[in-house]
Amino acid sequence: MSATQAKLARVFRAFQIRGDFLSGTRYGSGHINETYAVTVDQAGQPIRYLFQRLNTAIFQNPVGLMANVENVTGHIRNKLQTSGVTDASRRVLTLLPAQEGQFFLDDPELGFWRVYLFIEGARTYDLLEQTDQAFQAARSFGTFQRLLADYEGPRLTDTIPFFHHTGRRFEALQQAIAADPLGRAKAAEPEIEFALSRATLTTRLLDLQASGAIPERITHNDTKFNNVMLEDVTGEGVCVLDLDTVMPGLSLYDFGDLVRSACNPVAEDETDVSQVVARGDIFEALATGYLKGTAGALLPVEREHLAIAGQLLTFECGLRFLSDHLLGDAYFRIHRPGQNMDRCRTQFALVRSLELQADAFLKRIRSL
Ligand code: ADP
Ligand code: GN1
Ligand code: MG
Repeated sequence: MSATQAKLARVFRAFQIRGDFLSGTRYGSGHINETYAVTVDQAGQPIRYLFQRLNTAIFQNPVGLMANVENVTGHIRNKLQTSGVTDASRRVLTLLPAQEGQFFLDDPELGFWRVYLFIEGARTYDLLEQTDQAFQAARSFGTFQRLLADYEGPRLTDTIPFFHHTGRRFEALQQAIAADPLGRAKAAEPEIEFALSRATLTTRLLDLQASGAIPERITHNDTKFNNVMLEDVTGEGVCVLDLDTVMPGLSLYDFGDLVRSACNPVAEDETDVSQVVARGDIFEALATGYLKGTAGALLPVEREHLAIAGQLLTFECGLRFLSDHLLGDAYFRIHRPGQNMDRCRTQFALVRSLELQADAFLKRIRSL
């Protein structure tokens, strides 16, 4: 048995899972956590579970984070079940308890782990393949937010404080440029210039929030297209994943990150940025799905800012990739040198495309 299999077998034994450990494989393409599909033999039947090792360098209060996940999934499960939904265990994530009863394992050698039921018959996509998938994903994230609108449990922990505070992200980039510990700033001059010329964008939503024009809600905050599962057979959005950043935020952050991750026809780390463009039909499908999922909750001022939210969140993500590149790729996992720089370039190319089409996109929103 390899070291990884032996480690997964030990994690398996730490959780209340029946049956015999068979094997586990690395799974998904997230940038932060370590995810495995683990197969267990249950009386002759192979059953998969989703094992995840949390990145505790990034999530520094993993116990608080897990309390959020428990409270949020519990609230949603309750609502689904009382409204007559019969397949709630596919529509919301289900945590499994560890031997001591808590929903995680915190082990000095193995690390910090959690286990979910594996949702079968559905999958995530890194790249959108059809326009309807945009509608489905956005409706799912909108519904997720609607289901949490009456959440009255314990206040959710800010798992990463100021996560979408774009002003602070901008300052963090300025600090990274000044420090330039690896001498990478010179080669990144065009991107740095692009970033620094857009300082005013960073405060657009913060100002609206500060003035009270747009409300804080419980939001997902990481609504990347590959964080929602779509049914294999029908294509319907079935379950929202990656709940590590569910905390108070703005609806527009969730919509903006959908625009960022779904409107671009090429991969986040595409090296040929001439292929990057914000697709208007996808934008419209996202907006239609999001309005449907949130079911009338969005204020007119929020609707009016859906297009700018796409620009803002894409810009913010570009700032984060650029900072991480300058600081030595400590945050976003990379698989080749320069990958965070490539990711930054696609984000900034997408910002440019969104800027050019801002009026057209606003018209699309107003026509819905
Ligand atoms: P990360 O924080 O690293 O992005 P995610 O929670 O998004 O981790 O999980 C990574 C991938 O694992 C997802 O994109 C999805 O494909 C898959 N996945 C996550 N949870 C489940 C689940 N409960 N059932 C099936 N697949 C899942
Ligand atoms: C990370 O974990 P993952 O890969 O779904 C990041 C998001 C970024 C995204 C960019 C906790 O998401 O904020 O938008 O990468 N998550 C965290 O692809 O920082
Ligand atoms: Mg993810």
